[in-house]
Amino acid sequence: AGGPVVTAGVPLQTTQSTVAEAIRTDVLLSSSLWVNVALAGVAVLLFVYMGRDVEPERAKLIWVAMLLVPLVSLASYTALVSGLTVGVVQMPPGHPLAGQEVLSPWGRYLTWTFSTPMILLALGLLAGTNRAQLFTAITMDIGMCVTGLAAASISSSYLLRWGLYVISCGFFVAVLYVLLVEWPRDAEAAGTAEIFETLKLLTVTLWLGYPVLWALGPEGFAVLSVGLTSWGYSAFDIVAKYVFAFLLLRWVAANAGAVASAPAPTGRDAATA
Ligand code: RET
Repeated sequence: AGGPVVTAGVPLQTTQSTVAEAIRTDVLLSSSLWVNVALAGVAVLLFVYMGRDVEPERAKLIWVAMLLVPLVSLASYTALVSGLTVGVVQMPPGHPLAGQEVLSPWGRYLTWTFSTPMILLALGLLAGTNRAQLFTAITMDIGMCVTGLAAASISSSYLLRWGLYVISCGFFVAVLYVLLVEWPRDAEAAGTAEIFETLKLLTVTLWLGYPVLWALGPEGFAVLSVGLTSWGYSAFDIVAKYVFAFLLLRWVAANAGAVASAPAPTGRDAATA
């Protein structure tokens, strides 16, 4: 396993094993990834067990969504550790690390595209919301993740990196609006307000940490190192994913009937149409 492939003195590409080596030798970085491989594995087994007796369709749907969160996480962190989904971005002029090559774990942003919609699907079902709102929250969330991926990957312009960051924040505001304004009303009507409030608070607080971490990390103002930033995301992930899913599943297992009797996702629209 060698260094970058070089032809006539021009580095053509950084090989996967070079990146994997860089991850391996950064103990902070690699430990932040391996911890989540292990926790995601434990969470999958635990959640399968917790959902074993869940019967009503809506409760089952929440359960599968919550199971997909650690499943996606397991795949995501394994791919990150291997170096497959970690790239090297040469920062544009203006960036604090201009001209330097920075490790970019872009696989994180890619897999958020699959894991975060599951969290929102579960929250929306819990609140007994309608399809239009579910669609809004999920598509805006996907927009946030994909533009976040773009912001992290741009190497041609410092301004456009932040431009895409701001666009991503715009999508995030739409998600926050649904979570903070629309769904609490639905949850009240569905009789699930208490657990919804707890999970909403946990979600909103933790999710706000992600853009802050991005801005402080090597991809933003470069105040934090790659390893520290990665630990930050990993710590947020542990609470936003596994603790969140555990709390929701424990509630669903004990109250499957309450979830089942909440108005159907189309109920409110049908009544007002
Ligand atoms: C980015 C940077 C661009 C601006 C914004 C971001 C928000 C990310 C969020 C991620 C949440 C991830 C979770 C993962 C668990 O699987 C992309 C960091 C707004 C909110 C909860």
